[in-house]
Amino acid sequence: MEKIKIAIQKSGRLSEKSLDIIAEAGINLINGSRKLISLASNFPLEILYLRDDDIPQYIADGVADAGIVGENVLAESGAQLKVLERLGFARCRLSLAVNKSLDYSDPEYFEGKRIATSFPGILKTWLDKNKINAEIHVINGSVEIATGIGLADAIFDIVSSGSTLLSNGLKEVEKVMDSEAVLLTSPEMSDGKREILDEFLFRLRAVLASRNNKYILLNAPDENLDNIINAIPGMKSPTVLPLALKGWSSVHSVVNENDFWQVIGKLRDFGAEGILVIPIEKMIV
Ligand code: PRT
Ligand code: ZN
Repeated sequence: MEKIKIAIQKSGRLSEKSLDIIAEAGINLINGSRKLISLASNFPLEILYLRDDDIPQYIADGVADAGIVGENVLAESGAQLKVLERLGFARCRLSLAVNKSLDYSDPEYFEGKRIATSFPGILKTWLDKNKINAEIHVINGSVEIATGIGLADAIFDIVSSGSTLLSNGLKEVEKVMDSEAVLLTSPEMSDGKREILDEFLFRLRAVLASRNNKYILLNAPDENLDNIINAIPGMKSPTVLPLALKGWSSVHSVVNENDFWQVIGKLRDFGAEGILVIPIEKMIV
């Protein structure tokens, strides 16, 4: 029987979250010692543990059928792979940063300057797009110290909270791209493998949808029932059941995390009571 090989980062920021999402999809990995390969006991799938930078090439070469990496790593690799799903973790951005005392106005500043980075490909594309000639210094790790030690005039690096820049006396001046973890695949695959990957993706999407949504239950005064139902952007239409107490109904629905507090606010304004919010285990939409 055919199986698919999915590459994930061996150790680093993506590792735990990649394993979590696979586990939440109900896939049980045996010999999970994370040496090189784990096999699933209940799904035709194998996990390969690799350095994140190597994952796009392994997929392009057909050694792995799919993989999880940051979009920045995919962009840097230049590999022509398909993004099947954005996974909502390891969010960050790639930005240019300069000394915080510098009076920066526009990208022309970078003309003729030395920029240190671990992402020369993405930087080069941006510089070319802006018709800027700059010297790219490739360094792996601790890019943020490059200006301080006189190696470069600016850096191009991953920024998340911004505290690394701050503590190195730098300021972010141009955001070049946003990134988050994505599930990638090669455009070519046997029909058998494609079918397995589709099932994997179906499960993954159920996990992602459940993470982004909450189940809510509340008691609504009947005179405001219409307003309350309109305030809830539910999956289709909320369930409404009469309460034993006359004049009141129980309303059940699903609310997206992003709209959550706004919806709750409206519900309270319309006199909803006893609002319960419950996490969803899986959600098939
Ligand atoms: O060994 P391997 O090559 O597999 O791992 P790695 O060292 O290349 O990558 P790793 O594990 O550090 O990061 C993997 C991926 O996580 C990156 O490619 C990004 O897509 C994503 N990611 C998300 C981050 C960050 N957030 C992040 N904050 N990667 C790195 N950082 C570093 C950044 O380099 C900088 O030094 O954190 C610092 C900035 O963080 P703030 O919060 O101070 O701004
Ligand atoms: Zn890496």
